Order: sequence, then structure tokens, then C-alpha cells
Amino acid sequence: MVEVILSEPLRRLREIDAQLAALPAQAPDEETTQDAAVLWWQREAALNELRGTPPSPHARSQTPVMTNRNTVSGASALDLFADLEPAVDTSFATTTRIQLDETSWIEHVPGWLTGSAHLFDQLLTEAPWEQRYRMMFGRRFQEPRLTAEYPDIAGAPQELLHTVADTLSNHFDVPYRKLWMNLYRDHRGSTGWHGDLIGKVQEVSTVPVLSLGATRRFLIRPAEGGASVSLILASGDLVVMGGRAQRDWRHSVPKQNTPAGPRISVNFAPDLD
Ligand SMILES: O=C(O)CCC(=O)C(=O)O
Repeated sequence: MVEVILSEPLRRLREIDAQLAALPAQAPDEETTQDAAVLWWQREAALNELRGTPPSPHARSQTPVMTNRNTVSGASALDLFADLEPAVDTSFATTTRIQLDETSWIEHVPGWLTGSAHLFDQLLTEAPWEQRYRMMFGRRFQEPRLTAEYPDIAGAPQELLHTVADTLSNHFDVPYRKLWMNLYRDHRGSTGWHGDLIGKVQEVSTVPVLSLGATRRFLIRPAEGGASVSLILASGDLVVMGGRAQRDWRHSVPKQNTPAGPRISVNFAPDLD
């Protein structure tokens, strides 16, 4: 049984994230639009409290106007802050660590990347997305997501990815060189229970995953089964799996009934050879 003790602003943040996750991807009416605006302001305030910083001048001067985008690039239709100038929080001040067992842990860094809509839009339009298939029981199944890779981050055309990888490398003392990405086109996109490939190669590893776009649930549970720990990941949040988490634990992003817009997850890895 994993006991997670949350500080007051973090508890509030998780409550707000759960409420945001329950909102439809596109604001259907004025009332939902206003509810979402209030929630995003509250989220920003909780994040600032966690970071120990006053509200950003950007946030204070920005009128909370809902962007009700209708295109597929409307990842953050209800996200007022995703449109700010991109910036990573090099202090990782909002980190909460959940100790899964003696040797495995997970960290959640809410609001780690500000202005995440820029990177989301770039990746959506520029990354080499492909549909992959799996053979199971002699049949070919389409994966419920699209996938893209940059086997050498240095060659990725999105400059911000270099900053992100360098900041993660410095903080976790791991040379992140490659990345793979998932595009969940809507709430039916998912990834089933699995451990990442790195778990087969390294006994302990540190795998950061950056969330962009729609808010989704991320679950992690013991490899042999049992209760899962659930995190709600909003655009710009970082989740990091560490220690033996890739060997002894399995993670997933489940399908959900509540409609959601597209989400991209960016997963970082060192060279494994
Ligand atoms: O989308 C996520 O948050 C997790 C992705 C993942 O587990 C994977 O690609 O291996």
C-alpha cells in the first residue's frame, strides 16, 4: 500500500486537475468556459504557491479568455496558460516524490513546462508520426495511438526539445540522447500496462515523460498486479519513473469515457548501447 502525503497546495492542485480532466475537451457553452477559466487560475495559483513564487506577471496581465479551438491542434482548448512563452522550471520546485516501494519511485512535477502549447503544436505538425501494429494471437492489431521518435535529440528540429533534454540531463544526471513520443488522438487513445525497454537493460533507470495537450490519467501498479497509483497529468507536467520502476512496476494511460482532445507524451532515454 503506497501512502502519499500531500502538502496543502499539492492536494488542491490534484483536486483542480481532477476537475479539469472531467471537463469536455472543447468548451461547449459559456458556463463551462467560465468554470474552466476559474480552474486554470486556481491551478496557476496553486503552482505558484508550490514554487514559492508570486503569480507571474504574464498570468496577472493575461485576461482569461477561453480559446475554443476546433482543429486537431486544439490540444489545450481549456488551457489558458499553455499559450505563454515557453519556459522550463530549472528548479523543479513543484516536485512531489511518491515512494512506490523500497527501490522504486515516481515523481510528478506539475507545470514544469510553461507555454506548452507551442511545443505541442510544433510536434503535432512536424514529428514523423506513424501508425504501428502489433501481432497478437495470430492477428494484427492497430495500436490505439500514433508514435514518433527522434533517435538523436540533437537532430530534432524543435529547439525547445534540446533545452528540455539538457535540463533533464542536468537535473537527473543522466545523458538523455533519444526520445519517443505518443500521440493520443482523443480520449480513446491509450497505452496498456507495460514497463519500458530500458528496464530490460538497466536494473535502475530514470525515465522522464513530458505531457503536452489534453489532461489524462497516468497509472502505475506493481508488475505482479495490485492497486495502482493514479496521477492526473496536465499539459506541461512532467512525470518521472525511477529506481526499479521499469522492472518491478507497470504503467499505463487508460482510455476514458470523458471526451478529451489530443495529448502528446514525450519520453526521454539515454543511449542504451
Ligand atoms: O503517455 C504516457 O504518459 C506514457 C507513455 C509510455 O508509457 C510509453 O510510451 O512507454
